[in-house]
Order: sequence, then structure tokens, then C-alpha cells
Amino acid sequence: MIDKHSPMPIYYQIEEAIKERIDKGEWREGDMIPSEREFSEMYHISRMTVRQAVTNLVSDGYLIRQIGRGTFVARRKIQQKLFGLTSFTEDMKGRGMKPGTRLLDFRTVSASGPIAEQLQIPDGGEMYEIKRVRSADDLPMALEITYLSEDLVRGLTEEDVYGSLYGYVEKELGMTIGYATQELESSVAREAESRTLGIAEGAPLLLIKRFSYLEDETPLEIVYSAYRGDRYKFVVGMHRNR
Ligand code: 16G
Repeated sequence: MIDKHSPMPIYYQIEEAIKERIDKGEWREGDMIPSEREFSEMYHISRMTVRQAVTNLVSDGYLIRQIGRGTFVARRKIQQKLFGLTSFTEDMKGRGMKPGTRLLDFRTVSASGPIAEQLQIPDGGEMYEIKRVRSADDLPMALEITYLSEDLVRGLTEEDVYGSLYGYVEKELGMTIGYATQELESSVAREAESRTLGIAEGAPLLLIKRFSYLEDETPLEIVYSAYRGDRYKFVVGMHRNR
């Protein structure tokens, strides 16, 4: 199973072997996996190598280490489909989870630079800047910074963004949200993100930048989000052109 002559590092091969057992259902959520000593005897490799593989899988969210007890298979990641344009609230409710919001900041700022341009705010205009931590069943999942033209959603209050922003725009303002584009990038948590999301500094993050538009192509929002790499997995569908 472990090929010492492979160009793939041994710790990586161990990681793949562990993930495969989880994927095949041999090890299920909450199961304790073998100890470092057992792994090293099983594969005839050093405990250091095993430790590196396990540490990587802990930071990627596949395993959980409990000091003094052992290492266990973690809960499956949330699978977020990137097929339709949905809100965080809808996504969580659709999974039977409780959406939550912690508001870190809510203010209007003068619009300038590329954000103002993309939101089509004229010179001298203002925009809302909203920082929210979004949680699922009380566990922080993502940090979001949302920009909206003040003119477009004038009168927006803190209460409105504790709940669903999309709900407010559609139900209260009667607007129709049409489509969005997203950019995805990988990153690691820095001090501020690690504190707000409750993860270690250096833990993996997926950064998403979403541009949403109303049905009539008016730009609605620009949102910068940082999702926890240990809890989230994104799924895209692809059709082959013929
Ligand atoms: C999602 C969107 C975000 C949108 C929010 C509205 C991504 C990457 N981002 O988090 O752009 O503002 O939903 O959610 O999916 P809400 O209606 O629950 O406030």
C-alpha cells in the first residue's frame, strides 16, 4: 500500500490511505483511528511521518485530535453546491441546520475605487459595508464583508442583516435577484480570521468573491467571504460541450 520509491511523499500516501478508508465507509464519523504507534508498525514508517499525515488531515477537517484520548473521524464537511444562486440562510435551512449571524460591523462609507465602480455608485455616493460571521448550528462557518449601494437599498438597518439579506431585498424591497458570478481562491487564516472563526492561524480558508445582480442587471452586492476549509466543500456541475 505504501510505496517508498514513489515520488509522492510517504506522509501524503498515508493521508490518501486514511481518506480512502473514510470515503469507503470503513471508518465512520466518531470512530477512533489507529494510534501513531499502530500506524507506524502497520506501514513500517516513522511515527514522525504518521504525525505529519494526521496533523494535515486534522487541519483539513477530516480528523479530530482529542488530547489524551485519540484521533477520531470528523463530521462530514458541508457540501455547498455552486449550481443555483442561493443565500446562506436558504443553504443552512435546506440542510436542516440553524443559520446564525454575528454582526461585527455595519456602517456607510464613501464609495471609491473598483468596488464603487462595480456597484455603479457615482462619485460622492455612499455604500453600506457590513461584516458578518455566518454560523451553522452555532458553529462559525464564514466571515463575510458585503458592499451595497446606499441608494439602492436605502434604509437598510442592522436588524435587517441579522436575518437574511436576500430575504430583505426580495420580500421587503420587492426586488428580484437575478444572477451572480463568483471567484474562488485558496488562502490561510490570519490572526483576525482565526479569532472570528475559531480556527488556528494558518488553517485553510476558501475565499469567495461574489458579484450579484438584480434581474434588470443592476449590480446588487459585492461580497468577500472566507469559508472554513475544514468544514466546507464546494461542488460544481459541468456539462461537456458537443
Ligand atoms: C451567501 C452569499 C452572499 C450573500 C449571502 C446572503 C456566498 C459565497 N455568498 O453567503 O453573497 O450576501 O448568501 O445571505 O455564497 P442571507 O440572505 O442569509 O443574508
